[in-house]
This record gives sequence, structure tokens and C-alpha cells, in this order.
Amino acid sequence: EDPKHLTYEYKLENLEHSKAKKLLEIALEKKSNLIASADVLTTKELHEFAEKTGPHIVALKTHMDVITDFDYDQTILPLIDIAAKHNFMLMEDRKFADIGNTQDLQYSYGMYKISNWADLITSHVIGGYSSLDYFHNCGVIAILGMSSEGTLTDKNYRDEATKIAQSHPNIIGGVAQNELPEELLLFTPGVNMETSGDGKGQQYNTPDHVFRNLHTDFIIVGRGIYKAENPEQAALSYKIAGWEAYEASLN
Ligand code: 5IU
Repeated sequence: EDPKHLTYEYKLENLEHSKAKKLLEIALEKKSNLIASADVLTTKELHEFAEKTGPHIVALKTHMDVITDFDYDQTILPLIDIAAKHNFMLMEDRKFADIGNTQDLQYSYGMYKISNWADLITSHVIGGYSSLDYFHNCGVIAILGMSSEGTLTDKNYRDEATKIAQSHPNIIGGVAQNELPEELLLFTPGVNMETSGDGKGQQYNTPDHVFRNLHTDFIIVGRGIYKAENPEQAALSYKIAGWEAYEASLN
């Protein structure tokens, strides 16, 4: 494999989706491949986490449905400003998994109105190719393989799901624990420098492992950052570790 094809510069030139380009531009500008996972429970914690990690990340990954005091104006509008201020993208980890019509409704309606603000969303592709047709104006990241123990995303499933991801114009990449074809960006959660699991089935690898062995493009880190004594410092540490691992993987 020509290491040139693994660089963010090469991908920026060759990928077409505007959200993929934007993500790669931010990565190069900040020298960061870090996505912080904000699995916190209140609007205040979410905003504080976004402020602290913002300078070091390319995107903030959210699960808006766990914010107990969610209110569109109070939760989302300030978050959009924080994202603009620190130049990171918003990724709603919604993991859609339904027929097209339902996903269309879930994407734009209800209290979250995801289509208004999310730059990136995650979706299963279990509903088939056309189920992904309604995700306009965002970059879709397909769930191809999961990091949890006992996941049903076996090789056959991953291969078929990857074919859909490669062919659908709304999809910019996939979440997986294995290498992906060059035209898909790879997002890898299950990254932690301190521990190998959480006692609830999560399985962790180091940044070094996922860049060297999987040639990932972006690492997703939750508890490694928000459970750290100093989340801002932890974000910086993961940013540096991720970038060094990326550079090392090119040699
Ligand atoms: N996440 C995974 N593994 C997966 C998928 C999603 O961990 O295979 I698909 C999510 C779950 C959580 C974040 O929001 O990524 C990882 O958080 P921790 O770094 O705290 O384990």
C-alpha cells in the first residue's frame, strides 16, 4: 500500500463529499484526528466539555437522547456557537436503524431536529441502500463493525455493509474495528490509553494500535477524556498521541 494514499492531504484531494473535505481540512489545520465523545447527562456538562475539548478536536460526538434536561434552544443553539468558535464539527451518534421513511422523520423531526445542526450522523445500514437516501446535508458514517464483545457484525455482515457504504453518495465513511477501502474514512471508537475494557463489554485499543494496524482516520474517545481528572489535558494528550500515531503509521 502506498502510504501517500493514507494521508489526510491525499484524502482531501480525492474525496468529494463536502463534509468529508471539511473534516479533513480541520484535521490538517489542527493536526488532530481526535473526536471526543460527549456521553454526559446535562446541558451544562455538554457545553463545558465542548469548551474544554474544542481547541483539540475535529468533531464532538453526541448522544443527545441521554441529555436529561434537553431543550433545543438551551442545548443546541449554544453548542453550535461553541463549535463555530473552536472550529469543530457536530456528530450525532444516532445510529439510525430503520426503514427510509422512519429515518427521514427521526432525522428532521421530534425534539432533536438533528438535520438542523448535525454535520455528521451515524447510521446502521441494515435497512438497505435506499434507507440512507433521506440524510441530506450531512455526512453519514455507516456502522460497519462494533467494538463490543459478542457483536453480531461478523465478516459477512461487514463486507455487505461496506459495499453499501462504498456505493451510497451520502456516506463518507464507517465506524469499524477493521481496515476499510481507501475511499471510506475510518472512524474507530474503543480507544483508551489506560485500560483494555470497561467491564460492560467495551473493548479498548491504543491510538498506536488503531493507526498502525487498521489505518484508521479518526479516533473516538469518550471516558478516556471526560472521566479524566483534567479533561482538557486528556483531550490534548489524545490529540498528540493520535497525531503521532498517524505520522508513525505512514513510515
Ligand atoms: N461506540 C463504541 N463502539 C462502537 C460504536 C460506538 O464505543 O462500536 I458503533 C460509541 C459508544 C460511546 C463511544 O459513545 O463510542 C465510546 O466511548 P468510551 O471511549 O467511553 O468507551
